Amino acid sequence: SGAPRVFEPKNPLRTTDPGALEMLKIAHDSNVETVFDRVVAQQPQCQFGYKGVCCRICIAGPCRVKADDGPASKGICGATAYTIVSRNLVRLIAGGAASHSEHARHVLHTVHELVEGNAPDYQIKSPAKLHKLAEKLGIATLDRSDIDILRDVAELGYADFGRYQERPLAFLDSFLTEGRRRKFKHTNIMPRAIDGTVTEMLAQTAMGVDADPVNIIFGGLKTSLADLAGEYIGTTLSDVLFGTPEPIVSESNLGVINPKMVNIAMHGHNPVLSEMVVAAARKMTAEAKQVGAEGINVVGICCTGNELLMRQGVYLATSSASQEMAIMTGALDAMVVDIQCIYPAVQTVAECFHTKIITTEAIMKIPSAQHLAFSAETAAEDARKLVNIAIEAYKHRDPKKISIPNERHKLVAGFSIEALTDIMAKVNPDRPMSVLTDAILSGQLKGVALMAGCNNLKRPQDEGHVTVLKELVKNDVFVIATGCSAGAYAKFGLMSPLAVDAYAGPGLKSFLKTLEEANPQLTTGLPLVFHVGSCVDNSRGADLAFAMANELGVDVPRVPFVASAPEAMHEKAVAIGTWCVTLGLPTHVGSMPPVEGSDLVYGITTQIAHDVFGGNFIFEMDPAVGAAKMIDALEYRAWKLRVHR
Ligand code: MSK
Repeated sequence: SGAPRVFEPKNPLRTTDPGALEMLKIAHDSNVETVFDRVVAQQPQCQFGYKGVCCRICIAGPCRVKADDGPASKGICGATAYTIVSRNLVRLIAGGAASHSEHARHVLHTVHELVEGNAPDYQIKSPAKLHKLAEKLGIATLDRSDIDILRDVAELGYADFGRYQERPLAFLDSFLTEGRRRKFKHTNIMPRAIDGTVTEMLAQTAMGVDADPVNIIFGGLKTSLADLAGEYIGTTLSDVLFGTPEPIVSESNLGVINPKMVNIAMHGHNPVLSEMVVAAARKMTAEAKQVGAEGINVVGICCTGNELLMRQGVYLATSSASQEMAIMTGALDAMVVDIQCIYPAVQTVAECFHTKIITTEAIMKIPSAQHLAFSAETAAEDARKLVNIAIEAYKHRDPKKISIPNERHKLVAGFSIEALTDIMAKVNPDRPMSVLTDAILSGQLKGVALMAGCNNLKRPQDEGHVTVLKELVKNDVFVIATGCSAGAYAKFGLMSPLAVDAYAGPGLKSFLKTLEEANPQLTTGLPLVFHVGSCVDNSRGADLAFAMANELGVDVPRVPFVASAPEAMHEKAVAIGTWCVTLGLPTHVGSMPPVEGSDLVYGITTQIAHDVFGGNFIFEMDPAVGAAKMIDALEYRAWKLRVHR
């Protein structure tokens, strides 16, 4: 499995984002500690943990695999490297599945409160999505009210969390291709309950239970499918409540923070809270003017930023690794957070400024930060209180500390698969998806790539995302993006129609031109890379792969479709990458997960997975080489499709 990859501080500032870079210089000058200092302070990182051979599952340990043979090659209980590495890996997947599905459960609770009449501030914004979803799930829609249909959808969602009968998850099974459905049944990895699968994974990997790495990894694959079901619940029900995204214009990078306005950053993941804050802020301009501001500027960070950008056109201030930099501008009055990817350090940085950090969820608090318990029943009132905290904080700004980078870029986002399909339907109304698949069969495009995942400061922020994207589009790959990968492209101006001329290869350029000519109503043009949403919205990527497979009349492993997380960090990214492989996609990961401590586990994830499921991990730390490997995989699949037609 090669030599361990160690930290190489090629870029001591460890970000390539020009907005973040400008703020980072100020942070250094004013001696404010940030993630970029802490990542250096952590070096050298523990190589046992790095390779996955540190076992902390019981308190007889920690045990480390210190030798190739003899007693030191095992834990105290006798667990070998392959058992320890595989257990650690699947527990990451369980953490990811728990996170995505907790997000989904919150959306589901909000839907439940709505149908019970207890959430008066929410409504069904997309009845079309509700009907489409109900039909997929086998729920009757004829002559029924939307609320009745939604009640049945919510009950099925709850059943997916806790089902004990031998039936597959509805929010997974209903979306799969027939081929994947059969494959998951035959390999015994079709989950029947989200909560049950995550719990089973913890039980399977408890001390003294499963020692077989293949069985453990198959448990991990099953858990990743439970993760995908959670993502489907999160995405589809958010679309029902807040609208299915449509093309929308906005701007990104720290320059969107406006010195003349009350600035509120929404950070985290769940639109259930952030949509309400945006709605409240839009009604409270008068209150902001009373304290001398021109109005209220809500901006987004990380995936709640992506959710708001996709549906409301809210500016995306920044992404994961540079979250502290938004506070460093000195003009951020409040950062309202919900769950996931929020550095506890934001409170420490905020204490150097007037910025208020407000946590809103019972499971997410930060010492010294303010907490306002947000509830679906009192959502609008809670949101007003949050906006008022920011307005009050505005009065305490120190003008001497304000320094906002002059860095902002226009972008076009909002590409749900429904929106993409509508665009292609203008070219071929009968078979919209054939517009994409025919372009691949003709060689105009090489295929499709889903760019996902986080920032991981094992390499400079956004360098991996940007390098991979530029290589893919130059080689005529149609690219969709989510999460902090989409955030990187937004911040760098790569999500703009202007970037097409500069970076797209001739095939991609002509494909986009065909779509634009058929869609004169899209006056802004089409972007270089298509933003499909937040982390849970990777389910939209799965939807596109399924739709292409169905159009081509093959199963997913034969579709020229790849996935990449060049800067994967979170447990959720591990879960997403794993279901991508299970669906049959070559999946590039640019930050090494802890699998190098076992050649067997490394081989299962990179080779054996391919034999069984048709997908495999490509662990490649050099982003240009990673992109080249993805392009090879796309070319091979496209060639095979052509010769077999
Ligand atoms: S926010 S999970 S750092 S994409 Fe979804 Fe970004 Fe990764 Fe968090």
